[in-house]
Amino acid sequence: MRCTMSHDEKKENPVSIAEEKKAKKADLREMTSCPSTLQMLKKLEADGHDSVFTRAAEMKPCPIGAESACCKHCFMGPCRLNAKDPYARTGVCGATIDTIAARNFARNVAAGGAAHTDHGMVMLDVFRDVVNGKVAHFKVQDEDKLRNVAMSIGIPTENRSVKDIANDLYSELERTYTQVEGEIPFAKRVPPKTLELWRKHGIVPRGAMREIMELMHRTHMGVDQDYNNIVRQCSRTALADGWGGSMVATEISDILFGTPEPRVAGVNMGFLREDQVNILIHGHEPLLFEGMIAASNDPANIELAKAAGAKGINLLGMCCSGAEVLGRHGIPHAGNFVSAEPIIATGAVDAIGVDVQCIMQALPKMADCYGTKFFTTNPRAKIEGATHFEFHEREPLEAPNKIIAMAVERFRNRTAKIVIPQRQDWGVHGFSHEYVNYMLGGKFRGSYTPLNDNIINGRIRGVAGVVGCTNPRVKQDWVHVELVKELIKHNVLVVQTGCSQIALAKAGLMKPDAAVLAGEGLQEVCETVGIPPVLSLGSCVDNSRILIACAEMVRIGGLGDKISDLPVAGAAPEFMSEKAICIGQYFVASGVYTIFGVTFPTVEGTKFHELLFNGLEEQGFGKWGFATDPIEMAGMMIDHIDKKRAALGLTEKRERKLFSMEDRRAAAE
Ligand code: SF4
Ligand code: MSK
Repeated sequence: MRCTMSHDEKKENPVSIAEEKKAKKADLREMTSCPSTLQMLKKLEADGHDSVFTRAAEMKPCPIGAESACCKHCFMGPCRLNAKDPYARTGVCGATIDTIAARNFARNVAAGGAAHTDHGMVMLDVFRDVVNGKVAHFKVQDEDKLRNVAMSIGIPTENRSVKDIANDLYSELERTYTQVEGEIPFAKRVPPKTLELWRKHGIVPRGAMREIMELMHRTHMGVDQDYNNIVRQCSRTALADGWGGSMVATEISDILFGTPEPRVAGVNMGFLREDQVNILIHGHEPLLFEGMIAASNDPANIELAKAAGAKGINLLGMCCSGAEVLGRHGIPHAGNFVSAEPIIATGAVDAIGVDVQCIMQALPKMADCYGTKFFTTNPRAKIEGATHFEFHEREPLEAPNKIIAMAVERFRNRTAKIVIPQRQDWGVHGFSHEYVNYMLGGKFRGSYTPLNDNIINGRIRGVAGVVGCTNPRVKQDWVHVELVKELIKHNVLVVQTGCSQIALAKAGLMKPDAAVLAGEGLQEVCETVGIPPVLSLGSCVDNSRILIACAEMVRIGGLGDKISDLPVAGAAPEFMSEKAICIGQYFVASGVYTIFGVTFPTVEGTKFHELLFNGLEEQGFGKWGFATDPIEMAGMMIDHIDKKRAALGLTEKRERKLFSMEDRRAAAE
C-alpha cells in the first residue's frame, strides 16, 4: 500500500509508475547517512509507503527551473529560456536571463524574509501582551537580556522598571517591521564601516514590510529590469530579515523564555519511548512548544497518561522548533527535516503538533498510515486532512491540553507495530552569543577578546557557520558532517543552527571529546575552555546570533573594521528552503562568503551569476559560492579564511597542504 497516491491517481499518471519502479531500485543507503532514518526507510519500504526520499528519486527536477531560466511572472508566458545558450533568446516581453533569474531569486528572498519576519513579529506581539499583563502564562524570564538588548539600541535602563524598559523596547522594535522611512533599530549593532557601506549602496533596511512590499513590486512584470538594481533590493530585504525580523525573534524569545546556556541534551529517534505517550512538536515559533512543555508537566495530564497505562508524557522536538528548545530546555530532538516521515514510521509517535514552516504536506497522510494524530495549530498554516486546534497565546495551554488528550487516546488504542531505532546521541547544546562571550572571558570580564586572540595567534584559523536544511536530493546529513569534520581538522571553529546542527549532533560532534577530531590549535582551545569544536546556536532565526558574534569580533578589534574583513565563512550545504536563500543573501550583504550546495538557481556564466559570485565582493560585500563535494566546499571556505588572514597580516606559516588526491583519499578512509 502506498498512502500518498490513490489507484485512480496512478492511472492518470502512467509516467510516475515507470519512475516509481526505478525509484524502488534506488539504494536506500545512498539516501541517508543517518542509521535511524535508514532503518525506518527500510520499514517504510516494507510497509509499502513512499517518503520524501523516494518521491525525490521519482521526480527529477525540471532542468530549466533548476537553473532559474523560466519565468511565469505574467500570462504572456510562461517563458522558458535555454540554459545552455541563455542569451539566445528572451521572454515574450524581452526579459533577459539576468532579469528573469534575478526576479526569481528576489521572490525567494521576499518569501524567505517574510517567513522569518512574520515569525519575529508574532514574538513581538506576544512580548507586548506579556508586558501589558494580557498573557498571564508567560513572563519576562531574562531581565538581564532585556536590559542588554535595550541598551544596545540606545534605550535608557538605569533606575527604570522592567515594564518601562520593555514597553520602550517594544515600541522601538516594532519599527523593524512597520517603519516607512529611516533605519531599523538593530542597524545600531552593525559595525560602523559595514553600515557605511550599506548606506553608500542605499541598502540599510527601513521596515521589513516596506522592503518586502517593494521587492514584490519591483519583480512584477514590467518594473525593475536591471539585475543589479534588483539584487540591491534583495540585499536590503534580506538585511531586514537578518538584522531585523530574525534578530527580533531570537532576542525576544530569549527575553521571554530564557537565553540558552550549554546543557547536555539528546538527539535521535532512540528518545522515543514505547512506554510513554510520545508527542512530537514540529515547526518554528517557540510559543506552541512552550505551551506544550507546561501542559505536559501538568500533574492532571500526567495522571491522564498514567490512567491510560503510560509511564508519562514524552515530548520531543523536530526541525527548528526542536533545535530551539534543545538548547533552551534540553528537550530531546527526534530528527531533522527529512526524517519526519521515517520518525512517524516508528509507529511510536502518538501525536504531532505543528505550527509554521518546513511542515511537508505529506505528513498528515503518513501520520494517518501509522495511526498518529496530527494537529495544525496556527491560523497561517492549515493542512488538508489535519485536525486544527488553534493555539492562542492568551490561553497557551488550551490547544496543548487538547493535543495531549488526543495523544493519550491514541496511546490507549495503539495498533501500529512499534519499532524504535535505539540510537541516542548526547551532546552539548545551547551556545548563545552571550554565552560565547562568557565562556571565553568569564562572567565578570565576558569578552570575545580570547576568541580574537586565538584567531590572531593562529590556534583558531577562523570561524565557519554551517547551517540550514537537509535535502533529499543529496544523501541526508553526509555533506554537513564531512564538511564540518574537514573544517575542524583545519582548526576552523564551527557554529551551527537549524537542521544542520542536528546532523552534527547525530554524528557525535557536539560532545567536548569530539575535540580530538580537531586540529592541534583548535583542540587546545576546546580543551582549555571545555567546549566542543562545533557549537550549536539554535534555530534558523538564530542565525542572527552569528551576525551578532561577527559584529562583536569586529568591535573587539584586531580582525579588521568590517565584517567582510573577518576570517569567517558560511555554508548551507543541503539547503532546500526559500528562507535559506534569504539567509544566504543577508550573510553575503553583511560581508560573509557563503557557499550553498545541492543546486543554485542561476545559469553559470550569466551576468547575474557573475554579480552574485564575484561582483558583490568587488563592491565590498561578501559573495556567494557553490559546491556539492564537502571536501571541495571546506577547501573553498578555508582558502577564503586564509585570504582574509593574509589581508590582516596574519600570515604565519601553516602545516596545511590541502586537497591533493592523497589527502582526499585519506579523508575518505
Ligand atoms: Fe515571459 Fe516576460 Fe511574462 Fe516573464 S514577464 S512570463 S518573461 S512575458
Ligand atoms: S527547519 S528551513 S529545514 S534548517 Fe528551520 Fe530545517 Fe531548513 Fe526548515
